[in-house]
Amino acid sequence: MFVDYAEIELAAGDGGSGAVSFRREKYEPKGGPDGGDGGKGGDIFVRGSSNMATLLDFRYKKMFQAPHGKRGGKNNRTGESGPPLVIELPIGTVIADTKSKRVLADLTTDGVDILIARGGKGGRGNTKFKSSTHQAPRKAEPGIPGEKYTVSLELKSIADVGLVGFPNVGKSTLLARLSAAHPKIADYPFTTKTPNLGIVRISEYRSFVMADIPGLIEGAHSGKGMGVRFLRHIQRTRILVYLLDIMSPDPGEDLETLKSEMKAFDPGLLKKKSLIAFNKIDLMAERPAGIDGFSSDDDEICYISAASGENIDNFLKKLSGKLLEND
Ligand SMILES: Nc1nc2c(ncn2[C@@H]2O[C@H](COP(=O)(O)OP(=O)(O)OP(=O)(O)O)[C@@H](O)[C@H]2O)c(=O)[nH]1
Ligand SMILES: [Mg+2]
Repeated sequence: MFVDYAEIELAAGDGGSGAVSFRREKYEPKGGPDGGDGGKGGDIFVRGSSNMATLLDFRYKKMFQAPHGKRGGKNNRTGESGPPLVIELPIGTVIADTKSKRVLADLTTDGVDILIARGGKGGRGNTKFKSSTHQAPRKAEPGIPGEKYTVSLELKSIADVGLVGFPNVGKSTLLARLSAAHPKIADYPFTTKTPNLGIVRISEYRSFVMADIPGLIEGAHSGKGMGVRFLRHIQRTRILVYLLDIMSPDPGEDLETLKSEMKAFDPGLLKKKSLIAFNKIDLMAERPAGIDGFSSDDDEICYISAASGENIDNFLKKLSGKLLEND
């Protein structure tokens, strides 16, 4: 199962309490205070890991507690600190505080640790409370509690280009044609159940990442079909490709339906740069010069066949042109 959203609880370790203790030596039965400070509670870090692809592990394990600091000891011994707890998450995970919605971390790189919940400081032992008037303080502090958060984990793929379209229009076929990815392709809707990423090379030195997501249908925003949750995987792309089936009764209307479903999820998606590609032109008796006023000279429009490869060069040229534009 592919899981791209989870909520978990994080509790950094509490600081250990300071000790109350007095030196006891043979000839000095009433020695001064020697209670050490408590240790610091363990911090919680998150780390991006390219070995993980989903948040599945976090569906079941919901609570993460870092170890507490140990209590201070006699002879001014500071208690041991709680070791840090490192939680590995897939690259592309955005971690936010569920209450304030504030983003605490965005894991875009492999192997980098980000501190998200700080362990509490240890309390001071009674040695620290000694003064000229207080030679034998019986006072020590408790440790400070560690930070606690309930956080949402949201996996948002990191891709440059996102493919969106109705089911069965050929999104996976297009990704397979352009990259070394092998997404499942079949002649029925909802073949793709989880996002696929592929690297598309445009020259020796340039490549970009393309994301293929499950198809959308009318009513997806209210849960129809696969719903719209997979749109979170294209929220970070710079460019969207609206892929349409040219054999559909009304491709123009398909585009409007697609856009209104996307708008219901995140209106910002429609502000992205985009390219409209009509697929399956190999099935037409004649090649289109323009459909419903769309001209193929238009920078935004392309007519292609993902299956036969016809006009794919032109599509890639327009797409890379857009990618290279400054935002
Ligand atoms: N004739 C023709 N068939 C195509 C073309 N592109 C894709 N197909 C066929 O259309 C069907 C659906 O292709 P997919 O790539 O699985 O479509 P999809 O958009 O990924 O579909 P979902 O994953 O269900 O959303 C398959 O049978 C493909 O072989 C094309 O350019 N021409
Ligand atoms: Mg597919």
